[in-house]
Amino acid sequence: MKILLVRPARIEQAITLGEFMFSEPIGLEMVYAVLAPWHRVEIFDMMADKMPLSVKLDEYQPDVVGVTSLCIDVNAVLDIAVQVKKYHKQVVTVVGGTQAFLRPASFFSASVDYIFRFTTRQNLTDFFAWLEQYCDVKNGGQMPEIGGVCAQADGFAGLDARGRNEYILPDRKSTSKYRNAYSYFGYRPSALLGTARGCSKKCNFCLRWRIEGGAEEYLPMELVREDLLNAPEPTVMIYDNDFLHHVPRLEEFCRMLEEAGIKKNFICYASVESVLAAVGTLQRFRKLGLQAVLLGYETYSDAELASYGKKSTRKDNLAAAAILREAGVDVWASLMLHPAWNREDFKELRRHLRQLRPQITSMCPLTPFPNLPLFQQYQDNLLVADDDYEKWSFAQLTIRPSALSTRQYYREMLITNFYINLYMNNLPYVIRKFGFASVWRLAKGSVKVFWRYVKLMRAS
Ligand code: B12
Ligand code: SF4
Repeated sequence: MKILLVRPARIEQAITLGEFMFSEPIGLEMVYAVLAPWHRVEIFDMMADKMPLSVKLDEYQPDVVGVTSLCIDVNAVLDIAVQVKKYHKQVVTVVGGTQAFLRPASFFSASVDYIFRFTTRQNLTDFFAWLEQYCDVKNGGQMPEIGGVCAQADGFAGLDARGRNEYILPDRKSTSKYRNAYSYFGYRPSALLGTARGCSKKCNFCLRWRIEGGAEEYLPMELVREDLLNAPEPTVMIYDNDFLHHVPRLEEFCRMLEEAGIKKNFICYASVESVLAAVGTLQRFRKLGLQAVLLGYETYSDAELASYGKKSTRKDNLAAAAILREAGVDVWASLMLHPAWNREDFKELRRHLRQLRPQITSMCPLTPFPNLPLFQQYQDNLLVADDDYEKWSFAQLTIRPSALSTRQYYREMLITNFYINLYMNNLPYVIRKFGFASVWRLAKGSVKVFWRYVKLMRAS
């Protein structure tokens, strides 16, 4: 059976941090790893590939097209499914990925044949083995019960909501022809790698622990080592939710790097609390390649930190910044803008940023995704409908501000964005670290972000 695995093309709304960033479609690489021994499989990454889908379909002539999804991609995924059915209505369309897990109903459509709410080796193997038989007879057939998979033919009934995505060793060769395009901010090429799933911090605005579970689950270090050795890139973004959270595990990771003689640049996500706890191991990890930490400072306000369920305080933010500075590790700060903010709050945020001195800063308005309790709290004050998918990108307001008009709020966002990009540090840092080519890419992205805010401001 010929299977084409597709990642939808980029959409403008996904530009943050001054550029459009995309890494390898690691979920599709996992699906590929399971299916490739049995079927002919290819990944078609529309973020990196300029070939139109119609040409690809003519060239490859797939029996099945599987598409991955985020919330912002819903329209693009549905459009792909429609194009596939127009190409040939016998081609089977399957949707999986984050959005299929969080909200499978967004794909209940006449062009989508099957939805994988969650994905495991078992359900992939069972489903495609059954489908192969079915494709051979070309005359339909009742899908047996396969956990996590639902069929349009059954009205998408019986969705199993209990399972979770399984970590599968990705086949990184499956994206060889695209790998030079995969970046993490200025680091290009760069690979994506997981060493654990879940997050026990369970911050209340966060989707991530809801996708992966409320406790850390470590992958065997042997598997992590194998995965790292399979990644040819000099830079690896570790996408664990809070990579520094457990010092013994971090030390085990460092030991593995030392023993295997692995030398790479590492970037990871971390919480302020973990940085404070990992202070003793940071130097060691720095020597082994840690370059930058994406740190969730979130806000300047202790009351807001507490309301988000964060254990850290503004003082802790400053302490973590000092620790990382001392260790020579860059900080890429992540901030969340509260809808109740007035001008003074934005000023205070800028003041706090001046003290924190992160190398890079990204900010997004508090976004109450429909799966979060926050959604109920704000549902009478939403600016966008829950199925206006492209707007749920973290890059625009979804909650109506309460102390400023929407226009004034965007104006404050623009000022803060200017402040970060022009005044704080971005430019010299980026030039020094990544060279002029990256500055050019980032500058183009920043202009786009600027105009998007201006447009949003004018429209409000
Ligand atoms: C790493 C990461 C990034 C990285 C890299 C992403 C990339 N590859 O380009 C960067 C920083 C670039 C990024 C960007 C964005 N991200 Co992001 N990201 C993540 C993160 C931390 C991990 C995602 C991941 O790779 N998971 C591991 C893989 C293996 O999981 P998976 O894709 O679900 O695959 C599994 C199954 O779903 C299945 N599967 C996947 N596809 C398919 C297809 C078929 C046919 C089948 C059968 C199965 C299947 O296979 C896997 C089996 O385990 C998640 C948070 C999280 N913990 O999930 C957020 C997350 C997915 N991102 C999110 C968002 C919003 C974005 C942005 C839009 C933000 C922005 N405005 O810039 C952009 C989108 C740009 C883009 N590239 O698409 C949201 C999505 C919310 C939603 N409801 O969809 C999340 C959940 C984080 C959050 N803030 O809540 N992201
Ligand atoms: S520490 Fe980060 S990943 Fe974990 S729950 Fe909080 S915001 Fe989410």
